[in-house]
Amino acid sequence: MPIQNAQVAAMFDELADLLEIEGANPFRIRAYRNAAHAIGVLGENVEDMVARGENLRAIPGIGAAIADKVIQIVTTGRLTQLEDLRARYPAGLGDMLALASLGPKRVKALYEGLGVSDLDALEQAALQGKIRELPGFGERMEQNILEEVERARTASRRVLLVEAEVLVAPIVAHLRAIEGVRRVEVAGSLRRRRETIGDVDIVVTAADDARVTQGLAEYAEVQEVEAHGHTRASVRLRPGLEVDLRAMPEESYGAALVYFTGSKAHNVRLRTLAVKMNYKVNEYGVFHGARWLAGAEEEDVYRALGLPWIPPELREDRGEIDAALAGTLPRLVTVEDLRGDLQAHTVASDGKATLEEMARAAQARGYEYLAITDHSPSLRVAGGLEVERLARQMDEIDRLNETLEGFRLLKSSEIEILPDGSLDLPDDLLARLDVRICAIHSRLNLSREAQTERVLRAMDNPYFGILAHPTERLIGQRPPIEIDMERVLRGARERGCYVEVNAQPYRLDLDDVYCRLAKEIGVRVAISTDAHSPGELDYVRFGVDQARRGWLGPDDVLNTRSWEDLRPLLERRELATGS
Ligand code: DGT
Ligand code: CA
Ligand code: CA
Ligand code: ZN
Repeated sequence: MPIQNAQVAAMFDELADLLEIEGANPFRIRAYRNAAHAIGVLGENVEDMVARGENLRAIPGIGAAIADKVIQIVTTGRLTQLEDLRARYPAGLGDMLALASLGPKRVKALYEGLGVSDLDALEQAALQGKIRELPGFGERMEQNILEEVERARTASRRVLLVEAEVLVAPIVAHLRAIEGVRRVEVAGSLRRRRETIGDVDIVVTAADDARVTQGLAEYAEVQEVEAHGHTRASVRLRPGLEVDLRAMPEESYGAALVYFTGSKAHNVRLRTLAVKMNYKVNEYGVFHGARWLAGAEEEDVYRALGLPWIPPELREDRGEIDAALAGTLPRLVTVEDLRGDLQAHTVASDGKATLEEMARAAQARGYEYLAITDHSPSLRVAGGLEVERLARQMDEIDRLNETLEGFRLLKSSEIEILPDGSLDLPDDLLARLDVRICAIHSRLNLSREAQTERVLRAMDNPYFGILAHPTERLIGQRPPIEIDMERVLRGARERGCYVEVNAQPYRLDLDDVYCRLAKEIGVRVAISTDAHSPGELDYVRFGVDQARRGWLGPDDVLNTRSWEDLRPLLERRELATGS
């Protein structure tokens, strides 16, 4: 298994946490935190750097001692110092530290003050009202802790959508190849395109059900068969993901697909609707008394209930059934609607390909434009371009555009929003860019109020264009920053700014719920891949998934437009009138 930068960063963070609980020298702790941050935002894979024998001390924040530790992690997958510390403290403290409300100081206080050393004990203490009594905690914190414990329990077993997809594609192919198999469809959260997946649900129809369930049980990557009957099988794959398979009669295929696609809340609403019509609906079909009415196709099931077919991404009981009844379901954006990509990196900062390679790849996808958004100067760890290099890149883009037929590279930059809310490039240069992507990569821990103000102040700059990966979360690794997204979106709306749906599968930022909020507030989004290589342009579909889950249509998405139509939208009023 290759070591990812995020894993190395997480180990240094844990080391710093445990040292803080231990009461170690604050400078040492800070050094490990800086190292964690530097590696976390590093564009280059640190394992590759070690493999090439590069000097890690060239990375700001990495000295000789830490460089040795990085090499140890990358070559052995372990860090002995961390293992020693882990051995000295109860393992459950790590789970406590992972909660958003608890840093090392609070964990230490809970451990020393209440003897709490794991999530169960923490939950008990919270339920008994003991936590609010500790200095610096309070009732609100106690409530947050309870919610976070609950979330941690369910979240730890989920995998990213992209990971589930990679594991499931060959299984589907394997099942399709079994003799007598007619239909194979992935259902559940994977079909609804949720950002993380608890387990995989598959519905099949076949001439011989047992042959399919047997076929899954015998699949090479299966680690453990948990249940195996004639018409159903549950297996656990090697990476720990569970797969549930149901073989259904042909005439129930549609009903089963609706049922196992869910969500459960959506199903409950369908059942309520059916009951009102004096019908019954289950995984076998729609029934009136004992009479079977429909079930072979999903469309038939919905039609029997007086509804149009509802796209799986909307089946979350967020108003889709009322909208379906009223005939106001949105036409959702698709990958085919997109005409360009508004965030991509090249070798000039932390990308892997040249301008021309990225341009050719985007053009090959049928795009009309691609914005090149290498980092701005202050993000040195990710190869941020100083002003002269950016100016030179802009000249190179001009030259390349002359040679590209029916395609243009857009001049852009991923501009740092500095802690005081100013932008990391001078106005004269900002003025020369086609698109301006602005983002936060540092000081993620400001208070909600300060972080919100910082972003709104940045948006006051008439050159502010699109807020990239607005919450800075990394799914399963880093919680969203504290920020009042509703205020940010209203501020964006007032000023003529936009927000991004970053399609990197571990970001998906904005998420589906915020997409919906953006639409309600009237802020259009850019679905951008933030591609660091030509292959990553494909990630766009993960962004489209979340946009669809957020009810977005083609008009709600900036990059469904031609550059001609998009350009005036990106022009701020203040600049157009020269005020
Ligand atoms: P996951 O696996 O946690 O990512 O989420 P889902 O939605 O795939 O949930 P899962 O695997 O527990 O169940 C798959 C679908 O089966 C679910 O979306 C709806 C349906 N389902 C499961 N249990 C129930 C139930 O008790 N009642 C109803 N109406 N539907 C259920
Ligand atoms: Ca599932
Ligand atoms: Ca399941
Ligand atoms: Zn970024």
